[in-house]
Amino acid sequence: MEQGLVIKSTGSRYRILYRADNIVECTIKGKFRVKDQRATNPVAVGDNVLFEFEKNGNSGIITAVLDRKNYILRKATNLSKQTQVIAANIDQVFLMITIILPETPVEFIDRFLITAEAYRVPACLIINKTDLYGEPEKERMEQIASIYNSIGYECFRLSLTDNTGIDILRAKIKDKINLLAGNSGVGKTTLLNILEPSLHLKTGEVSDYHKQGKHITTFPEMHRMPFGGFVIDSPGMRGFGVVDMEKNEIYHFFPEIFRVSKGCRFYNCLHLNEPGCAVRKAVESGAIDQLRYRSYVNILHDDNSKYR
Ligand SMILES: Nc1nc2c(ncn2[C@@H]2O[C@H](COP(=O)(O)OP(=O)(O)O)[C@@H](O)[C@H]2O)c(=O)[nH]1
Ligand SMILES: [Mg+2]
Ligand SMILES: [Zn+2]
Repeated sequence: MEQGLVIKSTGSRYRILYRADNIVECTIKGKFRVKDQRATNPVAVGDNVLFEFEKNGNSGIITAVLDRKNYILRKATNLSKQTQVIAANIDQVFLMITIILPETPVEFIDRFLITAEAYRVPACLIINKTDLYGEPEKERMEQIASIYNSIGYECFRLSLTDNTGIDILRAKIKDKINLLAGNSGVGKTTLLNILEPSLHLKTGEVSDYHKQGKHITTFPEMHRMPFGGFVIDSPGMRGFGVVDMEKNEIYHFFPEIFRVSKGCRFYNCLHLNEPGCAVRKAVESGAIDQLRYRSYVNILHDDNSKYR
């Protein structure tokens, strides 16, 4: 019996890293099932597993998945109730954004961050392409960085073209299991190629999110960093994961709104027009940022409070 880390999954075969530096391809036993019956795949990248070598000595069979500290789900198909485990045991997640080319809306950031909060995975922002920014874009960048820093989300300013900001980010990534997300075109693949030059990934590719249709066939890749740690690239995933949220719990995932909400007069306050709402008061005084509050209201009013 050996223990290893799943670094690649194709749905039926798994690549496992064990004893620091060895790789073995594994399958799972027919009978083998995990506890979460809603998931279509029992094993995902990031899983710690036990396995046995087959008689040939070249391949293995997974016999158990060790307890997960967390895992991220998405729907197996657009309509089904079944879910797919995208990745397990994520230490932190990075959302890469850009001020221009393309512009990332604040509401997109906030939708992403509430999902991370719901999964209890620490999140950071990477603001890329600073080389393209003039004065107004720099101002906007500092505004965004200050909003999210003050809530507790670390922000990294990066130019992959000019090679600035990469060392600080590398130190943050080192020795952790990281997930990298962001809209198509912001520079995710470019970053991966810089962090691990032997990857030679193609940049400028349109994300296969739009191509994938009804059935999800792609599995995220977990790339091993030469300086230690892993980065999970999530093709076909603009945000990450899906969460079912009730309307009256959405504000729980805006940390600064949640904190202030304890001062609201009514325990079931949704922070819209209720009398004695501490959140509204904080927005008026500037203690809670208006853009964040606007995102909250928009998300609350969405008919479909399910995110991907
Ligand atoms: N000016 C500038 N362009 C960048 C930077 N980082 C990436 N790009 C370009 O942005 C485009 C999209 O990059 P890519 O890595 O494919 O983005 P992805 O869709 O997020 O994987 C490519 O043409 C990159 O060369 C940067 O820091 N500055
Ligand atoms: Mg890419
Ligand atoms: Zn309130």
